[in-house]
Amino acid sequence: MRSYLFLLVLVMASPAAFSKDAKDNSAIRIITNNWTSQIVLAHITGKVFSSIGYPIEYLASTTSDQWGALAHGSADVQIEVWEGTMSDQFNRLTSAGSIIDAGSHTATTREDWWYPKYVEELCPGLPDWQALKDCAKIFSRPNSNGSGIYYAGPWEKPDEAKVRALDMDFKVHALDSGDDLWVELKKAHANKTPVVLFNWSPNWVESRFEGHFIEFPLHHPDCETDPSWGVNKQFLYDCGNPKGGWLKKATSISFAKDNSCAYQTLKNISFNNLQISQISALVDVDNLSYLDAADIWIKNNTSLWQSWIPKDCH
Ligand code: TMO
Repeated sequence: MRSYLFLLVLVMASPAAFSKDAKDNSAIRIITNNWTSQIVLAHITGKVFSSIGYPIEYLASTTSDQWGALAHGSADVQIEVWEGTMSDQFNRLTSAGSIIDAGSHTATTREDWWYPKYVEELCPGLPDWQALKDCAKIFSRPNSNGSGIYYAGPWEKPDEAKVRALDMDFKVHALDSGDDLWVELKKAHANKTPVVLFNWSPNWVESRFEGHFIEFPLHHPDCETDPSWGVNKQFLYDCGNPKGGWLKKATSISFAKDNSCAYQTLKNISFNNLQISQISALVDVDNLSYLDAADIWIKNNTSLWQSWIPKDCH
């Protein structure tokens, strides 16, 4: 009797459980951004979805444009949402019910101003932000009129506002991509020139360059909403980004509704800090293409990624 019941349940469950269920056969559109680990993880995710039969497309987007695309369902999956730079939009859209929070990776993250270790000898007191403020001049460049230069990527929260709120003599020089940041880092490192630039962890940089994040006043949510919070009573952003930040996955509403096997799989996908820094090193240190890095990872981690796929979906 028991086994009979069990069989019955299995049979009844199977039609729903086995359907690959993309309503039409339209491809899942996975967003790619402009830093290495995100692009490789996007391709790994695509390969995992393909292995269970879903057609895949990749959609290049900036992190600022991706939110509208996810909310309108013209893009489906974002595999790396970083707290330090993206929590405002992510929290707003998930609270509004416009996108889906597909859970966190086990990795914890940090994104902030960073310098290579030799800079400490030229600016005693680092990594404290007040030491950085006192030696702003040594970070100047030929056309910065004596002000320090901070090399920013295209993702941060308002750095001009941070510079103003902390009354630092720095100009923000925004670059277009991670690759452009590493050009500045390598150039400065070769001549032991003082440099401070945006960086994040996990990333390949920590496997190749010793260095530290600037310790700004500790992050607090009120720092971004209440001017009277913190060392500057008039302005927002007198603080650093979070230190033990989250790394999340996000989807469109329609993706989660129409692709249950892919959605359940995505919820199970989880990378840790070491995996992400090793994956980015495959490209940024070993010079593999994004696609080759994804292929190698897939080949070397079969049992791990297969464990992310629910049994009924194989
Ligand atoms: C979003 N990023 C990891 C580049 O800071």
